[in-house]
Amino acid sequence: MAAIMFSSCNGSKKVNADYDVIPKPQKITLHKGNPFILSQSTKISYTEGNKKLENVANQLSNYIEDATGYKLTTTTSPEDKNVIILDINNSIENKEGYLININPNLIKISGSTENGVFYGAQTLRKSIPAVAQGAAIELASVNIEDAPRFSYRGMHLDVGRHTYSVDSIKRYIDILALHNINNFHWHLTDDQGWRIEIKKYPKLTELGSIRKKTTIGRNSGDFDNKPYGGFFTQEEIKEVIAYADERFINVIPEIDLPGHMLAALHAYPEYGCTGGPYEVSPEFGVFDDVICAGNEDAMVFLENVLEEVIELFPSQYIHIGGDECPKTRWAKCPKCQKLIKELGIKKDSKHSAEEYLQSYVINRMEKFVNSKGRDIIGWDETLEGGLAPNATVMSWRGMGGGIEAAKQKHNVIMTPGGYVYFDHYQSLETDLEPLAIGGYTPLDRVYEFEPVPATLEGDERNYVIGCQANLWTEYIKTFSQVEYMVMPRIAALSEVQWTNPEDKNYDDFLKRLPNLVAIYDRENYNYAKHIYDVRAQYNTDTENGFMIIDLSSLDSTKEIRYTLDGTEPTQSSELYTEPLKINKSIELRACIFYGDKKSRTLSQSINLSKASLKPITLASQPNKGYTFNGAITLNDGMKGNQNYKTGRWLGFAGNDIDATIDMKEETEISKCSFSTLVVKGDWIMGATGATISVSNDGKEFKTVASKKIDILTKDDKDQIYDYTIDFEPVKAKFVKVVINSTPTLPKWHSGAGSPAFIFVDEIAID
Ligand code: TNX
Repeated sequence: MAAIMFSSCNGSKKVNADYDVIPKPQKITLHKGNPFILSQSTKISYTEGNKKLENVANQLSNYIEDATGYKLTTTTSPEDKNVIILDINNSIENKEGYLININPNLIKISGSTENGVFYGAQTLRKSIPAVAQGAAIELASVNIEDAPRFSYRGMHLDVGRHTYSVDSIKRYIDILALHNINNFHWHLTDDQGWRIEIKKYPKLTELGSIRKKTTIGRNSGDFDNKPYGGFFTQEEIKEVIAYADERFINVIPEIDLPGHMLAALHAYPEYGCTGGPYEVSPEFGVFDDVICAGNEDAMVFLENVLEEVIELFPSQYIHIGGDECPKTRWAKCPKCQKLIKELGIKKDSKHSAEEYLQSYVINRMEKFVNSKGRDIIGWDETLEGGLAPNATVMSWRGMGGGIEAAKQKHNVIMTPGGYVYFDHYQSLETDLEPLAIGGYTPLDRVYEFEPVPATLEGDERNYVIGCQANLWTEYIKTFSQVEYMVMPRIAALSEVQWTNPEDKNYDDFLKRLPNLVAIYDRENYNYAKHIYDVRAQYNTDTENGFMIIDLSSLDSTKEIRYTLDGTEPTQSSELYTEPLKINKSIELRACIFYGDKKSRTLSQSINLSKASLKPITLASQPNKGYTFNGAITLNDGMKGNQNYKTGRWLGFAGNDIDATIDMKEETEISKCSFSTLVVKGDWIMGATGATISVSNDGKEFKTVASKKIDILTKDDKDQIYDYTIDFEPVKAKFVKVVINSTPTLPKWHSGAGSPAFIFVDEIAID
C-alpha cells in the first residue's frame, strides 16, 4: 500500500523514502534542496574502536540489505560524501535520543549513547521502502530530532503455558527492536511448566518442565492426553541475552513466586504446605497450592533459584512475580501459622495475617535480590500487606495499583489488562479468531492508552517510568500465533511508549501504518489483518427509527462493496458511497477488494422488532465498565455473541434491569423476548424472572405477563439463554420490561454472597 514512486534515471530505478514511521518522531524538519541518494556505493562509517557503534553499523547494513538487496560497506575511515555517519554526540540530553541530519552529501545519525544511534538507525530503516530491490533510494534533506517519552518500554512473553524455540525468541526480539522496545520481560515459570535450567535443582526442568496433558479449550474438562514440555538451557538463555543486547534490549527474567509454582512443587513437593504430591497443571487458572512461606528450606530454595538467575541475567531488574497467590493453604498450614506468630503478624481491617505473610516473603526476596545489587519488580498484588522498600510495581489489574505505588514514591510500570493484554481478542468476530482468553482489545484501544493517569499530580507522575504489553500464552500454542496476537497492536504500543501524547493521533498513525506493515509482509510476520477490513460504526436515530451505518477502510481510496441480503459481496455488488440508513431487518455483508484479494467480510445482522430503534430509558444504570452505548444497546437490533465485552451486551451488577420503551404510537403486541449471557466463573449469572407491563401515558403501567426463572445451578451451562414471553394481544404506547437479576452469588459459587452480574441483550417486542 505504500506509495512507492519508481522513476528511471541513469538506468537504475529510484524510489522515494518518506519519514512516516512508527513510532512517530518528536520533530521532523524538511529542508528544500537536493536529496541524498542512497545506493550500492554508499558507505556506513562509525568511530574506530567503538564496538557498539560497529554493531549498529552492521545491523543498519543488514536492514538496508533486507530492503534493497545490496550490502553497504562499513568503514572507520572519515568520509564526507555518499556516507551514513554514525557518531556519539554528548550534547544530546536523552540517553536514548538521536538526531538525523540528511543533506545531499551525507546522512548523519548522532546519539548521546549508542542506544540513541540505534533508534536513529531504526527510524532510517523504517523510512526506506520495505521492498526496493536494486533501487537507489532518494531521501529528502531533513533534520529529525527525537527521544522517547518513557525510559521503560516493555514487552512481555509467557513461556510457562506454551513455549517456543530459541529461534522464535530471537525473532520476537527482532520484532521488539523494530518497535523501539528496550525491555523484554521473559515470564519463565508458571503452574504449567518450569522453563529455565537451574543447575542446583535439576528436577525443576527434568520433572517441572513437562505436563502430562493439556486442557482442550478453556478448562473444558477434556484433555489432549499428550505430554507437553520444553525448557531453555542456561547456554540458550545466554545466547538470547546476547542477541537482545546487540539490539539494545534488556532481558528481565521473571520467576513467579510464591504462587503460580505448581511446576516447581511437582519437582520438589517438600516446599509446599501439604507436601504434595503435586502435578504440573494441565489446566489454566489460579491454584491453591503455593510455596510454603513457613518453611525456611523453601525460602532458601527460592533464594538459591534467584541466585542462579541473577548470575545468568545482567538485568538490573529481576521480576519475582507475586501475583495471584491464594492464602488458602497458608491459613491452615501449621508452619505458616507458626511463622505468623513468631513474626508477630496480626491481621487488621486492611489485610489478613496471611496477606502480611505474603508481604514478608516478597520483602525477604527483595532483600536477597538487593544484596546482589539488583532490584525487584513485582505485580501489583505486592502492594497488599505493604510494598517492599525498593520494589517497582507492575500494575496489571487496571491502573489503581500503579497509582497507589506512585503515591508511595515507588516506580511503576503500567500494564493494565483493559488496554495492553495482547492475549485478548482483537476483533468482535470472535468466531473467526483463534481461541483467546476473552476480552476485546482492538488496535485503537491500545493506541488510546495513556499510561500516566490524570489522578497523579506533580512529582508523582514521574514515578510512572513506562509501560508494557503482556502476552500470556494459555491459548497460544504456536509462535505464528504469537506474531498474530502481537502485530500490529505492538505498533500502537510503541507509539504509546515513545511518542508524547500531544503528538499522537490515531488517524495519522493509521496513515503511517502501511509502511510498517510492508516490513511485516517482507519479513513474513503473521500479523493480524483486521486493519484491512471494513470498519463499521453503528449510530442510532431513535427519533426517526433509523440505524445509520458508516462504513470505512484504512485506505480511503479503496472501494467498499456491500449487500443487504446476506449474500457474499462481489466486485459488482453495490458500491458504498454514503452512510446506510436502515429501518428494516437486514443481513449486511461488506468487503474491500485489493486486486484479486479481498478483505474479511464484515457481517452484521440487524433484526428489527416493533421495539427496535425506539427511545428507551433505564430506571437503574448498567455497571460502569459495561455501559457501552447505553440503553439503546438493548434494542438496536444487533445481538451479542458469546463474548460479553463486545459492546453488544449491557452488564448490570447487583440490580435489576428496568427498561421502558417508547413505542411512539399505540402498537399491538403479544410477545417479548430477551437473552442473557452466563459466564459463572466471571460472576455473571442469569435472570431469575421477568415482568412485562404496558401503558398509554408512560406513567401508569398494567402488568400483562410475568415469568419466574430458576436460579442457575452449578451444573447449568455457560451460554446464551434465550427467553420468550407470550401474552394476550394488547395495544400499548409504552412497554416496561423488568428483568430480575440473581440477587447474590449462590452458596456453591466461589464468590458466594457477593452481588452477581447479569448481561442482557436485545429486548424484542412484537
Ligand atoms: C493474569 S497478569 C495473570 C496470568 C494470566 C493472565 C491471563 C498476571 C500477573 N497474572 O497468570 O496468564 O491473567 O490474562
